[in-house]
Amino acid sequence: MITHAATDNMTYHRDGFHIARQVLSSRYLDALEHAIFEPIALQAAHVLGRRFTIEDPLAVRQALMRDLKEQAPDRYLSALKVSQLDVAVLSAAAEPALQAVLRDLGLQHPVVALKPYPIVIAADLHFEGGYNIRPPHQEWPVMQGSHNGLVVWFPLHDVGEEHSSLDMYPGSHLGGVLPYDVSRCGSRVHDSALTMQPVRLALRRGDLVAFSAFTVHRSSPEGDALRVAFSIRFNDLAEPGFIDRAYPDTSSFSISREPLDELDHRFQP
Ligand SMILES: O=C(O)CCC(=O)C(=O)O
Repeated sequence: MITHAATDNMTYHRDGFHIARQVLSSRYLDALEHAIFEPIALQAAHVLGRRFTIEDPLAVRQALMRDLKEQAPDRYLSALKVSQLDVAVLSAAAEPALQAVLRDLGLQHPVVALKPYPIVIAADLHFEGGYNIRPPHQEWPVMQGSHNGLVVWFPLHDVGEEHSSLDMYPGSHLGGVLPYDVSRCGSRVHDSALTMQPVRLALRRGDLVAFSAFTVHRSSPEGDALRVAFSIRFNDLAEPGFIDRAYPDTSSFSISREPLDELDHRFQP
């Protein structure tokens, strides 16, 4: 049974998550929205001869994205991937309002764990092995950084009943690393470890939720309209255990220097 979050005054330490209302500016969110959608819009114009702008309703964008995904799945995925390199996305973690929340929650020297990433989900944009709705999981397995590490998650639009929201399991951060399985879609906490009821978050554009790396959360299973959100994970460089463990890093990265195609590449002014 899902209960709706009635109030925001539950404390971070007790519940494992904290909601900050109306702290992110439109200017900041517009820049991120542009970063996420522009590569898809350019690919849609190139392949389908149709494009959208971020002024178009989400449903219009969703329809065009679905067509691009069906006709040119690799291009659709590349467009999502390249959006992570937009300067607005790369600098998203530096937003003063967001840094203030991290400070309030006790992080002395926040560092980004992994890349900030846009989350674009909808039932008809499902991709086998891609980023789809997530089962209950803790963020710890992908972070394994400071014990006060946390995730900041925020939507780029009001999240209503028609969207999959985020569900939090209050108090689940207090039991350490819960037993989990790993699949291509990430990790999933064993049902037997989920002794609490999830709380569905009602978030508007401008709100954010910060939750501990140990807090179990999932994508709400209901709602199939396009939902666009942003997630940034932070560790605390100054946490004694993190210092002692010499800043472990779960990520790996590789670059290919082999030619990716046989085209004639030349300088273009
Ligand atoms: O956006 C979602 O539905 C899931 C997000 C999530 O699991 C995360 O940001 O850690």
